[in-house]
Amino acid sequence: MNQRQETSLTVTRKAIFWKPCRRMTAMLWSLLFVIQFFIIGIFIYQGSFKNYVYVQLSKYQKVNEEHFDSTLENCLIRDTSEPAPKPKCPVISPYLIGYRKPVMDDEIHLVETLQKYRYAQCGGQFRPSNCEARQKAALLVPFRDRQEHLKIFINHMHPFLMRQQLEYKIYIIDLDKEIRFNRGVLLNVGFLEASKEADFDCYFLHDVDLLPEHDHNLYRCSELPRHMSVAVDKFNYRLPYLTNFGGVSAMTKDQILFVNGFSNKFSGWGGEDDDLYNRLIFHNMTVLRSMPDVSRYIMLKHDQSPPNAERFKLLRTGMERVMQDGIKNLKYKISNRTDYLLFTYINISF
Ligand code: BGN
Repeated sequence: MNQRQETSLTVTRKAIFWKPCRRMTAMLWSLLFVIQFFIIGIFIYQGSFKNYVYVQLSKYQKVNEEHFDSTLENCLIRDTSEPAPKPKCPVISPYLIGYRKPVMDDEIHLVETLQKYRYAQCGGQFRPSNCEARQKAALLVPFRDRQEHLKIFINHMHPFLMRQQLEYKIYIIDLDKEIRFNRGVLLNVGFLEASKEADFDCYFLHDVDLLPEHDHNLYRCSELPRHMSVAVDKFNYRLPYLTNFGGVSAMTKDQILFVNGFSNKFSGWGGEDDDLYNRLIFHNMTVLRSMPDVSRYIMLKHDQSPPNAERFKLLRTGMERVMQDGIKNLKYKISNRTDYLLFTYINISF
């Protein structure tokens, strides 16, 4: 065999060996390429991706919390000096941290909460110290016998709203024990009482058992009424039905007055929110909702209150009463009003 023949044989051997090898490598790469998509698919399917993002976000919590503490300030009602003109707060607060699992510890003690948020004083109100809030909100919370929920709610809401650089006040409205619970009446009263005190841009009709999970869920009003609690864990983070307006919603003073508030006739559980929705439609309004991955809420566990058997009939005939039954014809007496540090408590009777 001459040298030329030998060289050509080596080349052929190499080709015989490398050709399938190259093919195998190519196949391996393609396999890896496909597997990568498969793994990403599983991640997305299980929501782990979201968790990963949340973990990343939570890394920044500490830094932000330090910032956030430094923005707190003393009670403004006691501060009688003329406030210095401040720049408007940014559209998106720099203190937002995104998703944060609400603390639902039964051991939360109100006294500790009071100490922790000592800067939100005089009836549970707050105003950012370094800028002028874009909106002033009243949180109206109907209440009955849910002391353990109230602690968790208050503990969660103050830092949540402060991080949004909002000016706000929290009202807890309670009905005399002898009278059947009526969410509509309590929210109407909350609206009337809050409006007497200040010119709020926005009123939040807020259940005490609902905790927002993501602080990009901005507590602001819009040109149209907003339904805030779009995705609640109890309903698998899905809207239970399209016309739902319960849980947490936001309306301006004009919007509430325009529809005459809630009906006063829905005693017991259910229907008053559907009636309010009908009132909005009756007045040619629609409802705005934000993305469900931001408008997420956790519902605190409790026994289901007995539903009101009358609610179907009341709903059917609701629009016949819309002009009288509501804020316009509501009569009530205030039996107790206490300005606690972290909220204003109002108890009413008829
Ligand atoms: C609905 C209730 C609402 C409540 C939601 C969510 C009624 C009226 C009868 C059609 N409506 O069923 O009030 O907010 O469930 O729990 O019961």
